[in-house]
Amino acid sequence: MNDLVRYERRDGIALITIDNPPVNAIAHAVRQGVMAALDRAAADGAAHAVVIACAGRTFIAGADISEFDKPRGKPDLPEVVSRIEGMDKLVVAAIHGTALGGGLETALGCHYRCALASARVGLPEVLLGLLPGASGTQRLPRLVGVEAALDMMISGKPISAAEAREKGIIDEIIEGDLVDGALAYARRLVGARAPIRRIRDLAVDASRLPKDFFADYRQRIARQTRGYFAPERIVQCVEIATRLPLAEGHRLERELFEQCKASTQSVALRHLFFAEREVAKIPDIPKDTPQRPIARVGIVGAGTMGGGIAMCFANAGLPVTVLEVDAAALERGLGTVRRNYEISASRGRLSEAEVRQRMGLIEGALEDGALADADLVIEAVFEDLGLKEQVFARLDAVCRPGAVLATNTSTLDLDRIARATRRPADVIGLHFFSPANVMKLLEIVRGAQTSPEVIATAMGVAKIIGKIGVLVGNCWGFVGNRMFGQMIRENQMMQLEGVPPERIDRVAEEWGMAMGPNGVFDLAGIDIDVKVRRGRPDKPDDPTWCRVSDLLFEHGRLGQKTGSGFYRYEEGSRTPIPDPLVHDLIRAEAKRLGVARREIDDAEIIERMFYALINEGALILEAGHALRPGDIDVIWVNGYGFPRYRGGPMRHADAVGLGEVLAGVERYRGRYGDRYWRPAPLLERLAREGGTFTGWQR
Ligand code: 3H9
Repeated sequence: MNDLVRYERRDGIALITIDNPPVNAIAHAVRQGVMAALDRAAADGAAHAVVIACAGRTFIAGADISEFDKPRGKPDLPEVVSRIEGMDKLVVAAIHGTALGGGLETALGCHYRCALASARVGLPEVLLGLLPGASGTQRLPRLVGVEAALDMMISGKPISAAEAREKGIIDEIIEGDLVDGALAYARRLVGARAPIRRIRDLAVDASRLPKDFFADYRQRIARQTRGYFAPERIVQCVEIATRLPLAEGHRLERELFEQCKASTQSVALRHLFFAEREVAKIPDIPKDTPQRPIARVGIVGAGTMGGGIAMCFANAGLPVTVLEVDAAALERGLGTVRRNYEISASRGRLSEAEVRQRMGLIEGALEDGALADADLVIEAVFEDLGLKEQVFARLDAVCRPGAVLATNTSTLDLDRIARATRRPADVIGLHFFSPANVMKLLEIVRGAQTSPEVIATAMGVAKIIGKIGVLVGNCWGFVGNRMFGQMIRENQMMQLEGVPPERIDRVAEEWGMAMGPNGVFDLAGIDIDVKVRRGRPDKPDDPTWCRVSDLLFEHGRLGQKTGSGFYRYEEGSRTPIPDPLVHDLIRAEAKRLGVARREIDDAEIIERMFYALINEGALILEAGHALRPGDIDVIWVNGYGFPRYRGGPMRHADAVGLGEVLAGVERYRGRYGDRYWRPAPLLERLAREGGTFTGWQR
């Protein structure tokens, strides 16, 4: 044993306790410790059975992800699982918290499994671009059947102890103290001469599987797993489990596990796993920075954003007051919120009682005074600096001292907005993404004077409403929209050069984006982009700059809401239909502007959009508007539909190679000049040094 694994005997039962905080990842030293403890249990004549339990907040949450880039130390996890299963004394797993990945695989090596009712179990490896590599793909189908095992491994979603009990993964639910209950359970099993059950001895029951089961299953998951490498390999492992003994199936599993682990996708997904946790760590805001209590929330504006933001807080159980200027607008806004909840109810995602409860938390108001006792007020009016300044001056007059005053601006200067109040230290940006009640991302914008306490509070608010909060600096468009602006510029320039908008969207979507940029514009409203860009302080003196948006706007094509934009839409439908009229308009405009039409291949479409994005990301990083490259990646994956399996734009740049990215940027600079394509100094330096963004330290 060692520091991480303890051995003791209690009334005839050996108790092995793993204690590797925070989540008992089964790291190399833990595996060594467990092997030694098993040896001791085997040799301990007074131990009649073994219980494996964990200290702290959870059972083993999986292999140690941070060890995946190092050489695999012996014993590896499959050896540990086999050793447990091969024990001649009965072994019981005692599960609390989450038994995930290698944690559940360890438990499946045990002969019996008991758990607290609050426990959850799952095989989430797929979310890291992996497959269960310690025989989970072979053991789970033997225990629960092919389809249930596949569903758990392909979704990666954990299931409750009750569900696991029903499926036969858990044998006994323990009430009260887990370890005492597990020891008593082990004693009962020994007393009853319960057999040693080994999953390896079971055969997969494939007799009732329909003839084309695996082909059908692949089809069923095709959409959800589009672009991902691991899911197909999981299906292959399970197929093998229906035909071969466990040891042989495990050999294939191991081979495919190594392939997955070495894939750029898994590197990218593991990068995101850590990046999504690191965003919560802000170097100059220590963890113990006091947070202000948030019990009542006020929202200014009942439009699409205001309504969606109100839903976020009501969903988290917080009372919200929504302020509007007139009764009709308020009625409309709250009506939309109710309709959204009712749609969720009709799809079975909410009960009628929950709809009533959530609507009961949202009240409308027409007088500023209604916000007087709010702890947090979020302004969500139209994106206009003057208007926002007025709103903040009003809030300053009416809100109680200590209230956090937030703006949902997506582009504007936070410091100007803060200066409209006498309390700039209390002002912060909370940039929600549309639809606000759905999108996971929250950009938290720090002004020059925002206090540490207010920043800590905002990070806490993100957690309360189930968002990933990323702290960003105050610059036009912050991180996400500032980068998006570069991508849009190239997208629209390529349209003037002759690429139809639908082709750009198709190429972007095939590359993995949830939606192409032109479809996004039609959804969000082209007028929004046009108006926001007009207020931009650093507009280039360039008549081709984002000209296609302006052109469509001038023709009243504002997107889905007017039935036409980059595409046209049939009455009542959201399906985009390519429109020859748009092609004609753009062609004529290109001629007027003297933009030469040229052949552009798919590779160039991708490069111009994403290299522009990456170059801007490098500028943002260097200027300190994003704390880390991973923060940018988290923003893009959670707010802009960037494919998770590429890990975000900065990690993607690393995968391409920064030398290659720089060469691309230089190539376009050669063709289009310095205005947009001057390489970011950080990109140049890292490319020269053979470095990477993800390895870069400020
Ligand atoms: C696997 O098992 C492969 C096998 O099939 C085959 C092997 C041969 N490793 O999320 P939290 C850290 S693949 C290392 O904030 P929560 C995490 O970075 C693995 N570190 O807490 C964070 O560190 P920090 C399959 C890990 O309570 C801290 O723990 N398993 C690991 O919100 C707290 O994490 C998974 O994919 C790990 N496995 O959620 C499970 N897990 O404090 C991954 C966590 O420095 N883990 N850390 O930022 C989770 O889903 C969640 O962490 C969990 C707890 C639900 C457990």
